[in-house]
Amino acid sequence: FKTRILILATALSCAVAGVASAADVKPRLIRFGYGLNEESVQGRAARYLAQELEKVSGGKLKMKTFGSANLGSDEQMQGALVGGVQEMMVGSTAPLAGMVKEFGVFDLPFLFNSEKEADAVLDGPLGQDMLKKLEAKGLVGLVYWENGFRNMTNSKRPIARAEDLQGIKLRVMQNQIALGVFNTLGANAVPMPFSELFTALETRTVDGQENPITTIQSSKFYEVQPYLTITRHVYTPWVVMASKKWWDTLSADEQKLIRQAAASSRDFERQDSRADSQKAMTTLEKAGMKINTVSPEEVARMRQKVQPVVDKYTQELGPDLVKQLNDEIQKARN
Ligand code: TK8
Repeated sequence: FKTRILILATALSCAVAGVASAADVKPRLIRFGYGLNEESVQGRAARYLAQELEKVSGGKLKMKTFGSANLGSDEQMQGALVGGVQEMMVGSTAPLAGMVKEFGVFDLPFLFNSEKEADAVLDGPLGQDMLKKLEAKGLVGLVYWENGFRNMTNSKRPIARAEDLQGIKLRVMQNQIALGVFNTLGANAVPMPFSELFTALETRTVDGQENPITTIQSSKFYEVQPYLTITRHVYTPWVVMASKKWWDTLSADEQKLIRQAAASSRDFERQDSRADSQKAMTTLEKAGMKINTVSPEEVARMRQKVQPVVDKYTQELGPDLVKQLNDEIQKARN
């Protein structure tokens, strides 16, 4: 019996040591910024990440989370990470394309058919290669979280056909491809950081925007946008990133724990996003939004209309990269 207790005690202390004490982990405070509010999928996943990090590091790595773009818009935070004045963030790939143009592939419309395909590409060779490209620019890309399939809202009218976008001032992410796509569909695309969007919609500086259902709900866009059109025109991801300047000051053990916690947060966030998407839709219906779904025939027409934009940016991004992307999607589809 005594030996059993001894074995148990040894096993226990080894397990604890495995967490952090034997490892080279110093007490640190990590500032983590994000653009949506605390009640969003981003907010929940940020809190989960903070808890997970505290757990795996035996309380040494403490994360303070800042939502609602309180540390700045995605672009401003990217700059702060590069400069080493902020440790971590999560943000969209669209504004990253200004630094690593290849991230623009995720703004090409009508690529993915399902979340499963997106997961396969993002966690597969293409998605991981792209994360590595960030290092040369001063960012360490850790994991992709789901933002999701984007749909349109506006204050003017239901969008049943591309022609209905005529004259609609539509806010898009700060990215050349998004701009090209929506202008070609007939809207007047206005690039703007997300942090300015609610006010712009409220004051009618813009008439509409496009984002996943989860964001339309958590950012309360339904209060100022009567029309929701389900288009699922593009799937855009978020990337959890660290400042390279700061990352390089961490020990290998610390880096490993952060990667580990980030991977758990990815799994948590994707599940939460998918469950929340259903709930959010019900909330939007109850809030009285007028909701329509663009027909498959019209989606095919829209696809055709934007083909010249896709062709142009396929050349700019690299035909090989776009081919690899399509091949990886095809593989996940079959
Ligand atoms: C939040 C943004 C947002 C994105 C956008 O900071 O800008 O519309 O969808 O999620 O990254």
